[in-house]
Amino acid sequence: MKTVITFGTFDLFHIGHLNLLRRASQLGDRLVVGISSDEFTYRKKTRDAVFNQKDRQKIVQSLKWVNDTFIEESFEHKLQYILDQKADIFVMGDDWKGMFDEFKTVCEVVYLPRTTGISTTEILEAIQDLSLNTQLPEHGDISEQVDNVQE
Ligand code: C2G
Repeated sequence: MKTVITFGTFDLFHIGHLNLLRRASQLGDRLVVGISSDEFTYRKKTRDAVFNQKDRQKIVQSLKWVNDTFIEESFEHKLQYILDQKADIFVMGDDWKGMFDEFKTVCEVVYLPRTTGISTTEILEAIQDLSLNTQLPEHGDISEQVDNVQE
C-alpha cells in the first residue's frame, strides 16, 4: 500500500487543483491531502482565503481520488505530517520545484507539472473584470499538456 501526500490551500477550487490531485492519486494507492488552515493561508499569502478552511476541506475530501484530509497549520510541521501519515511519496506542483527536496531523506519527492493559465489569483482577477466580459479559456486535461495518459 503506497501512500501519497500533498498539501495546498485549494481556495476557489479549480481545474488546476483537480488535475494535480488526480495525477497525485495515480502515483499510489492512498492519497492524503493537507489543507492549509485559514491562519496559515493568511501568513503565506497575506490575504484571507475566500473559502474558509472547513469548506475547502469538505470540497477536497469529497473527491473520488482523495482518501483522507487534515488541516495543515504551518510549513514547519510538514515533516511530522509526512511521518504521521506514513507517506511514501510527497507531491507538489512544480511551482514548488526544489523547495521540499529535504524530504527525500524520508520519502520520494515528486513535482508535477502545473496546469498553465489558471490560478486562484487569476480567477479573482477575472471576476473583478466581469464587467469587461472576460472569461478564462477552457483548460484541457493536464494529460493533454504533459503526456498521453488515458483515462
Ligand atoms: N496547482 C497546479 N496548477 C495550478 C494551480 C495549482 O498544479 N494551475 C497545484 C499547486 O502547484 C499545488 C496545489 O495545486 O501543488 C495547490 O495549490 P494552491 O492551492 O495554490 O496551494 P499553495 O498555496 O501552493 O499551498 O505547504 C505548501 C502549501 O500549502 C501549498
